Amino acid sequence: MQNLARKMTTAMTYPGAFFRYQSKPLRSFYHALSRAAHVQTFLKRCNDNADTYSAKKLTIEDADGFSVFSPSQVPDNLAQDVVAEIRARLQNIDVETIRKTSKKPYLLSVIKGAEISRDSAIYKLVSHREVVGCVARYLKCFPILSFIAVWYSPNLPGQETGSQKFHLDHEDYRQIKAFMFVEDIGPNNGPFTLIPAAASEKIQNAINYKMTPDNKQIEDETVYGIAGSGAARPLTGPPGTLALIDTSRCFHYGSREGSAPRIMLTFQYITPFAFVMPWNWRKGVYLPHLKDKNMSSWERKLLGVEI
Ligand SMILES: O=C(O)CCC(=O)C(=O)O
Ligand SMILES: [Fe+2]
Repeated sequence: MQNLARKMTTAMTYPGAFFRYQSKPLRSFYHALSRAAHVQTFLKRCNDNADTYSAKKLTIEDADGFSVFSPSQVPDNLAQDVVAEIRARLQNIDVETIRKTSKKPYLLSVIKGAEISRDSAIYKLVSHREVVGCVARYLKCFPILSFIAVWYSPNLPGQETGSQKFHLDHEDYRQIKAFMFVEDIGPNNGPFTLIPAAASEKIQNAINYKMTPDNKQIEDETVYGIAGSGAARPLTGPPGTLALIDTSRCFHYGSREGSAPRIMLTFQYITPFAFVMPWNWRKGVYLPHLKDKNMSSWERKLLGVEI
């Protein structure tokens, strides 16, 4: 009885938690319902606001669901600054010790969001008007920054599991996960590999894809059988390369076996309508240490303090 009461409370607080496991039409329904029900949020964040949409150098095409930018396209020399900052910090980190105790030894968080401060180049990048503006235009909504980490993939041999197999991410109906490469990433560094959104949609429809634990990961043969053998795009490039990807629309995997490790900064933008958000989304708390009483309205929105 208590169990049922607890389940009902969760269902009412987080109705999205139920919908995240459903087929695409039902996930789409929840997304539309949530947008329509949160009128104030919709009007404040999803309106074509000149401030949000002014910088247009970086773009993501809807049919692709991803974009890759060279270090020189990243604004304000931030590609160089972020790479230098992360390399300096990695000098004091013992990756092997982290790997031995990690639950996900093929994908290690070697620097966590809580260790990244407001005065870092990383924060300048993740809160940059051009980057956030590009994400907002793609999502048709001013996003919330939900995650920052530096990932280290050892790319050691072993059975492929979890995010080493093709899947979509469940957090939102649409989201943007961003990566900045810290070292060169080539075909042998277990590159993040994706299927563009249009071809991914074909796969979702053909197999009625659902993100229940048993169905979330799908086989390479299934993907290539539907999208064609040349459909995959491994994301490779020099340090400072910035990739923005809708991992809820583009099937992807990464950190497969390779001859050398892969290091990238990762950060994520979701909407207030995400499956992982409580219905009263302002109760969702992400990256609380980045909040500051002198924040601009832009940052307040980005960190979910202001509607
Ligand atoms: O290791 C990788 O590149 C895969 C990571 C992944 O699935 C994700 O970031 O959503
Ligand atoms: Fe993923």
